[in-house]
Amino acid sequence: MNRQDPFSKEAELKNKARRELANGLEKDSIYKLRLQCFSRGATGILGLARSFRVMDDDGSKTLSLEEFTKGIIDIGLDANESDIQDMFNRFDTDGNGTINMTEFLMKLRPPMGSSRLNIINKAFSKLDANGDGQITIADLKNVYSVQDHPKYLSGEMTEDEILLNFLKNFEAGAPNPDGVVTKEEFENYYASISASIDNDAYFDLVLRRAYKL
Ligand SMILES: [Ca+2]
Ligand SMILES: [Ca+2]
Ligand SMILES: [Ca+2]
Repeated sequence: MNRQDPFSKEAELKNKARRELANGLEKDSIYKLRLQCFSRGATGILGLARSFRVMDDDGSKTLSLEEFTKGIIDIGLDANESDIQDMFNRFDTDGNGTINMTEFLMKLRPPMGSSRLNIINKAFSKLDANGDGQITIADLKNVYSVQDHPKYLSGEMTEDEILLNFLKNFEAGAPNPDGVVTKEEFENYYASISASIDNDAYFDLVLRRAYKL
């Protein structure tokens, strides 16, 4: 697996968000919130997940309208009360009056076209060797060899440790990373990489190279 490509994209994303905000052409409030989070260094889904936890004052793993309002103001988004209420309703897709982490990330993650989702699904299917819809260490052992990994060669890390570290990249936004990666976590992770790549063909290439598809 190529460990370089995906991670070097985060700085690009931050700069891109800053440029777009400076242009000031976009009027959609959720889009602006995404840019605002990115430009403040909350790059990627992990950063967005961190923003969510900061907003969740009482630690309930959900955002009330009050927490959300305070969070939006802290982030520095220029929005009035009715803008914020409107955003809150759009985030709260199941309409239960609170925003959970999934609702938050699904709305805030950069949207992806079907060609990008297809290649992400291909990568996921390759890693999910037993096809049960989640990626575990056991799956990865069927797909990858760590024999050439420098830390394995030096005896610094065991095979399980290396594979677990790899998996945790995809779920570091989760409150309790468990080394089991769901499709949703995998898509969320690549949504942030995707946002820093303008060209569909290049995005496709990055994933094909990373996963030898
Ligand atoms: Ca809360
Ligand atoms: Ca909800
Ligand atoms: Ca599996």
